[in-house]
Amino acid sequence: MSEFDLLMPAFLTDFLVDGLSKNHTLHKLWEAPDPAAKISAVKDRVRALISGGIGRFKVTADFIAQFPNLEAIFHMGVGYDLVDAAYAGAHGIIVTNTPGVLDEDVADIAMALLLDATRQIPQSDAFLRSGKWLTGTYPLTATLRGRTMGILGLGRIGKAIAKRAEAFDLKIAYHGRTQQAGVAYPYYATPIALAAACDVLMVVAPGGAETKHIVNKAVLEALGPDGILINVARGSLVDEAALIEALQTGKILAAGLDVFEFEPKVPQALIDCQNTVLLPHVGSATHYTRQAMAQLVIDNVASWTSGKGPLTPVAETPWQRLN
Ligand code: NAP
Ligand code: 8YV
Repeated sequence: MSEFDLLMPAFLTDFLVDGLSKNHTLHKLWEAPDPAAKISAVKDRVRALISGGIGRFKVTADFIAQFPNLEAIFHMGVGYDLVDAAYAGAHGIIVTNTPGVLDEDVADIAMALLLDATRQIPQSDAFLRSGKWLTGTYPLTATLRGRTMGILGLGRIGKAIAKRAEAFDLKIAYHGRTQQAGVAYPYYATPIALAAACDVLMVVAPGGAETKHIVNKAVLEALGPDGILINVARGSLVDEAALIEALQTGKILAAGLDVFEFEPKVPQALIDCQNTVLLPHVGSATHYTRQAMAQLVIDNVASWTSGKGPLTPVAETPWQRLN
């Protein structure tokens, strides 16, 4: 057992807990009857935090500051908006995330949401189960034919979605902070210009202050009455009140959402809308991908503790090898 103590504030997966516990002392804060007392008892020994999960535990500056000997925060998830990475960077603490290993499963869920929202698959399944097929046929629905998908955030997952969308014969356009060299899809410099040019808006950019409500009332109006919004990024990117109004008044056709502004709380108005498909943040939630994500956390810890540096540091905490 190495002298490198880790603290995990909230339970993530058994695979991760078991993998880390093999070589390190892992303090499981969620098991402590008095978490504050537990932190006081171990704070000087803790060299790294293991974070992750959905909206459950925020690794704030105040939380980080409790650990005087902290070297790293290993986050299970590619989106690390729950971690104050800027504070960590300013205090010489490395943050890692889990990019790349979840792209395909998240892209699958994005396409599933698009098909579900367009063809009303959950609604027609409910129609059959409730016995209504015995006395009638399910109404005709919208189609994917002839649509253009605007991808807001053409990164790793956005590109995996684009590959799938191409196979469905969708046209593709994108928005990001900059136009990408070597990408042939039409680029739009603002979210509203992208929304006006497409009838499927696929949101897959990072969360955080910079992207808060980047999809607002005006963007939804630009998407238009035949428009479908899919969000597999973070709830914070979409103004949920504006979205509810747009869905209720037919300003857009439908929405498929895997993420919510205040998840796991989902507004009743969204649940009541017949033109929504709502998932409980399951983009990466397969055994295969969650194991790959956990393994990447374990590999980052192993690389760090053996002095080789982090494998996947985030932009706010770049790693420079000094020797
Ligand atoms: P990525 O490779 O870093 O791609 C992010 C893309 O967003 C980039 O193309 C980037 O382009 C763009 N972007 C960044 N900041 C932007 C801004 N302010 N305005 C507009 N575009 C911006 O990330 P990824 O691995 O694809 O993951 C994307 C996000 O998906 C994650 O951050 C996470 O929140 C979410 N996610 C959700 C699930 C789920 O379960 N639903 C699972 C995994 C990830 P530029 O740099 O050119 O702007
Ligand atoms: C998980 C995610 O919700 O990677 C992300 O950004 O949103 C998801 O994969 C989560 O982070 C699992 O801990």
